[in-house]
Amino acid sequence: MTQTLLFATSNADKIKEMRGLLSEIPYLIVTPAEIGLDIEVEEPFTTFAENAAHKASVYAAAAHMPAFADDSGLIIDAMPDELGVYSARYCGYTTPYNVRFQKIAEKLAAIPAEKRTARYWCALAMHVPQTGKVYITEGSIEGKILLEPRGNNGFGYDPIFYTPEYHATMAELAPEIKAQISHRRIAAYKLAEILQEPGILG
Ligand code: ITT
Repeated sequence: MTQTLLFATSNADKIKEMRGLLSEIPYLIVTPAEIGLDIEVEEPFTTFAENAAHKASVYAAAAHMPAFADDSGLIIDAMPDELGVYSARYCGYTTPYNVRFQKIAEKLAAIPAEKRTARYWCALAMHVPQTGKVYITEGSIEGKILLEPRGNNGFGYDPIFYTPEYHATMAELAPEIKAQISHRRIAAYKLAEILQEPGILG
């Protein structure tokens, strides 16, 4: 019998990316909307891992099934107290990304291009109610911040996140390439490995 795993998120872009990344695992991945679950979960912690574990646990308890959550964000070295775990709410949850890009560009304008270093970070946490265990995996990718957005693919901060290796922003890369190199890909593949262990879901 195929076991079901809840992806505890309300972010449609994450769902799209994660379904592709975990397409090989022998589990049925469902979303809160698909099982009629509509809850809001606070993200009160200062680390991605703690926030992801909290989201996974709250959803797993509400749905009575194993759940995993993604807490991710953009860390800009020259703006250490902004974005990071607060990336989704930077300038306000509903503020259009173009406005956020302008704000970031203003803050980084006086900083030389080579010092506009940044990384995307992704923590995934899976909570298994049957065993009470929580598994955490993480991934990151290094890049630089551009003052002008470029590209239409991806989501969130992708138009200003430049990957020197590919000479392109994440939003200029084809989705298949982002899926090979991203922070989310690294964390998802580590989670997929854990899920290969027999009896992991209790
Ligand atoms: P859930 O908590 O429901 O999963 P959320 O969007 O609130 O959805 P987070 O708190 O983890 O999720 O915030 C992640 C934010 O970080 C996301 O909204 C983007 O602004 C940014 N982010 C994360 N991964 C990204 C990616 O691959 N590309 C662009 N931006 C990304």
